[in-house]
Amino acid sequence: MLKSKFKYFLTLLENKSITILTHDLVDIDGLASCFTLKYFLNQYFKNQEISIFFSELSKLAKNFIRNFSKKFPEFNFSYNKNINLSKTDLFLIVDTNNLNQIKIDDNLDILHLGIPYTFIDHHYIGEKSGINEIKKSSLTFENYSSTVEIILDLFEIYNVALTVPIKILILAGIITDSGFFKHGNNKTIQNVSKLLGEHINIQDILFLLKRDIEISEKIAKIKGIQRVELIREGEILIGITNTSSFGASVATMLIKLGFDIAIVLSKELNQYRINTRAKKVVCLKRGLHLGKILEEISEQYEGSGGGHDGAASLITNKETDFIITKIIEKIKKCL
Ligand SMILES: [Mn+2]
Repeated sequence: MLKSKFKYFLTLLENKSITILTHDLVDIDGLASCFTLKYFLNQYFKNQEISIFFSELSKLAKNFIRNFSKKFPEFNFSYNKNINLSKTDLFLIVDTNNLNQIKIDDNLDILHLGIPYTFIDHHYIGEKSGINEIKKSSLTFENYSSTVEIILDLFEIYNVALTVPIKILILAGIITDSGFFKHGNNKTIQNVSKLLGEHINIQDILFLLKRDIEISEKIAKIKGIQRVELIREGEILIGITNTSSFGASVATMLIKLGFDIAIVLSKELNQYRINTRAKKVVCLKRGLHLGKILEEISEQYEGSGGGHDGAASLITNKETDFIITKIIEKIKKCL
């Protein structure tokens, strides 16, 4: 089943000029997925034109590239900041299945370009309008803790050898997206164990992922704690707060602090972002799926939302008190 899906996917790519792209503010899984996929396709197809497009990299990804390049100066992280539409027969979208999360140009969006696209992704996909056709050709598996593991399957099924830098990229993607294994499953650990070995030490990867936390992030976290409101629902503690930036890391911090579920609102330039996190045990025991909830809300009240069971986000320009009330109502229904 899996093999035939992969085979069908690769047939669609044959003799096409491909642009690989991912969500805005590229994270380490997105970064690793793009470059390992490009490497795989170059080995598999030999003479095919494949390019990578990024809108903007996240701070974490930039930091990782800096550290990685010191170790492997010959590794080429080049990508385009503009898409050559005349040279693109197909968009390969990795690490998201939400077109709203892709920023090409202010006046351009993938849906209206008329260029076919397909996904490799591990986020909740749901029943978004128009997505069913695309689902057939896509490699979307929600049970993977990172997108880069789907690409690792491609290497394994088609016997393409992994180089040391490629292995390290995959490991970095897995470790960060599984939240250092917190959101992982058995397959996550098995994949990591396969990749580690004589030339690759887990401590070296952790070292590559190290970063200094900026003062602005520290302040955002402190303010996030100062403003937190607690809702108790039986044994479950929900924390709600707001911050001007770093919403995702504030939400993760609330979970570390003792909340079972965290909701963090941040005001961005002309929109709001809501980051949510939940403890894995709460998701598993109560069937809570934040990605599903935020996608439903974004469909009902406009916006773009989605993610995983224990980590999801939503962007909206609507009145946020109302949206947050709706999110809490839906969460409570699961508890
Ligand atoms: Mn990912």
